[in-house]
Amino acid sequence: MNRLLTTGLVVAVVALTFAPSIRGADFEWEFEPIDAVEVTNPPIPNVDVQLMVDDDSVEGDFGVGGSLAQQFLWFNRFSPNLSTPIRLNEIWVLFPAGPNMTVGADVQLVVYHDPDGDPSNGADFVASFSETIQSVDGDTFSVYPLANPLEFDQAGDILIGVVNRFVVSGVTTTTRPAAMDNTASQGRSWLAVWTGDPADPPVLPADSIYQTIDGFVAGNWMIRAFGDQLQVPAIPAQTNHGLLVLLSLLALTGVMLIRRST
Ligand SMILES: [Ca+2]
Ligand SMILES: [Ca+2]
Repeated sequence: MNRLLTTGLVVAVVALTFAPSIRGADFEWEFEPIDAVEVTNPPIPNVDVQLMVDDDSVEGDFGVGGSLAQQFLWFNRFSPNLSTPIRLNEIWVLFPAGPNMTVGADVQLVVYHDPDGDPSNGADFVASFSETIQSVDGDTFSVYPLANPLEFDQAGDILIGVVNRFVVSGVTTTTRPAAMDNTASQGRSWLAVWTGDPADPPVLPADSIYQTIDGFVAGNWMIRAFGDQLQVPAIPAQTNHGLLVLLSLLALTGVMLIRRST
């Protein structure tokens, strides 16, 4: 195969892979591939509950190209084992380097519980947190300890996402705030866009664009959460002494009832 044909095929494959196909898109959605970066800072904590869908390496940035950026929500759908309650203590987000990405910029973290595990028909809002970007070096997660840890004790999925509140929709120029792992999509990373800015808090489903990001480019958002499995309170064991007292009381009551009835 000659070099020209090979190059043509590669270009075609890249074009197909990254061809925008987001329904209802009024914006120039943009994916910027980068050389894969291993993201190991900070190290993953050794805790019971580790919610993550990425593979530690980031391969691209997603956002709005062209001259008019837009606020939107990008979230991951997690399915932890909720047969025993869990408590989320931290949310992590990797923000890429790139145009208009600055430390200190406002972002909003949003958490939902989805009893039926299907984000397409909506989910129950749980909490939101106003935060700022901590790092844009591309290989350090911004780490957000939750002032009020979130407890989940009902079956279902947990959705955790970010809104780029620092963007003035229609004014801010090109911004790609969502870092992606593109190695192997888990099919759990969603894009939610409203006709205006997302409400505070954003209510799902979104009314403009609402789908997994795989229709545009297959991958996983670099959003994680960590926490603990909560122990179900144990029923106090009855001591032998307690049982003896209980049996004695029952026997005494029985004797009194028999005497009263004769
Ligand atoms: Ca990767
Ligand atoms: Ca649902």
